Amino acid sequence: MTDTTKRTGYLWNTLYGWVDTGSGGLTPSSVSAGLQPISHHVAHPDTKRRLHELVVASGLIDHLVELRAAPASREDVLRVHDAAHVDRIVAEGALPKGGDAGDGVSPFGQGGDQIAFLAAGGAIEATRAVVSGEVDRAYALINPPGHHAERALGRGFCIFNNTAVAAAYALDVLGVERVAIVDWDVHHGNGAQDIFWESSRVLNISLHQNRCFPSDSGFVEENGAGEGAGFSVNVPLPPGGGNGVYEYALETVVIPALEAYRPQLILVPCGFDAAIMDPLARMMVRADGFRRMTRLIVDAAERISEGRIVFLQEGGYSPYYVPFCGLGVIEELAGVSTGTADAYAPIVGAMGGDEVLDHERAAVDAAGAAVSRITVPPGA
Ligand code: 3YP
Ligand code: ZN
Repeated sequence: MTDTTKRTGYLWNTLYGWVDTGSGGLTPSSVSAGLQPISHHVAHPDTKRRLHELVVASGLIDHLVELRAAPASREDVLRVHDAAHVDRIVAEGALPKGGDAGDGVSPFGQGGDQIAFLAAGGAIEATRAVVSGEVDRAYALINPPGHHAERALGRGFCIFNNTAVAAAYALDVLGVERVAIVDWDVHHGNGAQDIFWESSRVLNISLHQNRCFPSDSGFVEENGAGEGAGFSVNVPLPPGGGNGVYEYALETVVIPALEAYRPQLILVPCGFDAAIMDPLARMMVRADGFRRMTRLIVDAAERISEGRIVFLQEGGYSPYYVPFCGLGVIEELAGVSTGTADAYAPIVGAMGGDEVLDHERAAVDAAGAAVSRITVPPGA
């Protein structure tokens, strides 16, 4: 172990690999619509299980502190969701064929509600372990994802907003006063934005491909309201950006925002769907880019939040590439190198995305205007 090694919590549960995403792509199979059944829904959990298995096979697991998820309680979930949503999910989970998170493209099977409670509970456990000092930082490889789930509505494969549940737990139970969310999933972090829209206790920052999903939110003008005015920050990026623009956005918007807010805990809803091989978006980040992004945000956490940072798995749909992106992030978190290189680097390494193009710089700079309005909120 080198002196850069940190006690890094890691959380996976076999049941996260049992999420039944059903048959079809974004819609169920339909003979009349010409939609053929396919065994792997785009969000089939095998992609995340493959990341877990690379963590094991690479030997990285030997350098991690394994954390164990327990289901979140109903009370934990009700801090951020309304009772009608929770009741509907539980009722549909009891049906022989399960139900849908809320938008018709997010099916779950019988018992899917139990796995959703277990994902939210995994987020809580990783957060508890970091805030208590049991570990220095943590990666929660949870599933189903959460960042699109709003107070009253599941959507975009998300049932409960795991990160929001963890943030509310940190505020209400662990005595944390300010939480920052830095969501680098390629899609907009609309769920936490909805839930914490009027709160100054959570700074919600989302980096995403402009108008990818949801296509009607995530614009720079969305900054919160009431007590929360100024505490929602959106960085919509033009398609095509890669390592370069993400690093630029972290350095010029995200980290200055964190410095202004001084969170005591940073949560990172971490998708790998901004990756160059992802089927659901058009960005070009490589595994080495995710590594670099991790380094930057972890260094910021060391300066700002006493190192308290928790990564929570969101999207990522390339079964080929997600494991290498995730390994990069978790190695960087742990300060360990297993020697398992990005096996796709020979293919994707020469495709560009390292430079920041003029229109990308302009998009990030436009989002940066929101940073000057961020302060440590009164009373915190
Ligand atoms: C949900 C329906 C269409 C796009 C899809 C996005 C899911 C995701 O990865 N969100 O972060
Ligand atoms: Zn996503």
